[in-house]
Amino acid sequence: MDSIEIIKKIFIKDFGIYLEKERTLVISDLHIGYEEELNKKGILVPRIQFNEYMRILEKTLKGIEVDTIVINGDLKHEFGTISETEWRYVLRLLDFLEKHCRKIILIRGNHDTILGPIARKRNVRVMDSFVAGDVFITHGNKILPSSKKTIIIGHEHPAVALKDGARLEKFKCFLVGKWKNKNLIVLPSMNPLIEGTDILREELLSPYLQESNLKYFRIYVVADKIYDFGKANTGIWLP
Ligand SMILES: [Mn+2]
Repeated sequence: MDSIEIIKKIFIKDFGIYLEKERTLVISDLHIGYEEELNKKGILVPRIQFNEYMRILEKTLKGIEVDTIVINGDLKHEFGTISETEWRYVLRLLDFLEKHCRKIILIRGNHDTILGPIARKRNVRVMDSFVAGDVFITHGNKILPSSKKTIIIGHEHPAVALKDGARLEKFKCFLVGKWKNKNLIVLPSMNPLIEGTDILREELLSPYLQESNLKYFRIYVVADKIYDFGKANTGIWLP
């Protein structure tokens, strides 16, 4: 994977958005504990998820100057309680990130009902939104007022399906377009087990996207590298 400039001084870097001027990295929807939840339901998935995050993040953080890391919501998966695995992994992740920046911001997602105890154990701030320069960062499950020019959300877990012979394969993607008169950037989920919502075929979750015209959004697929697939209303995306 690599990086690509999508708006002036704003880059996609692997699964994150890097704001060069503000030296801020935004990642989203890690859903730590998701594999545990699947295991409980009797769905067997290998517990490789956590090492996968660390491997990707290590690579993402290489070669960029980062003061602030923003985790844009749904750090953990399960509603309500914090399981032992989640505790362990969340703290390990925060310890790792702390070594690479000066400040960690946890944005509250709809799954993050009790981040307080985690935040108190480590030196992180829990907020509903965060402003970096002219960029407003919020999870995206509800619309929050902001006068900033660019908005970054997660929550949606955007993906697109590409036809490979007879089968459709889903790829995670970033979306870059307009909500009202503002730039809207949608981050994919970092969790390797979450494929995401096929934004062109499935119902959209975020009110920001429900109020946008998806046809004019640019799609950047995340695979072995970042692929600019152009706008949703062009070429291969037409049904
Ligand atoms: Mn969410």
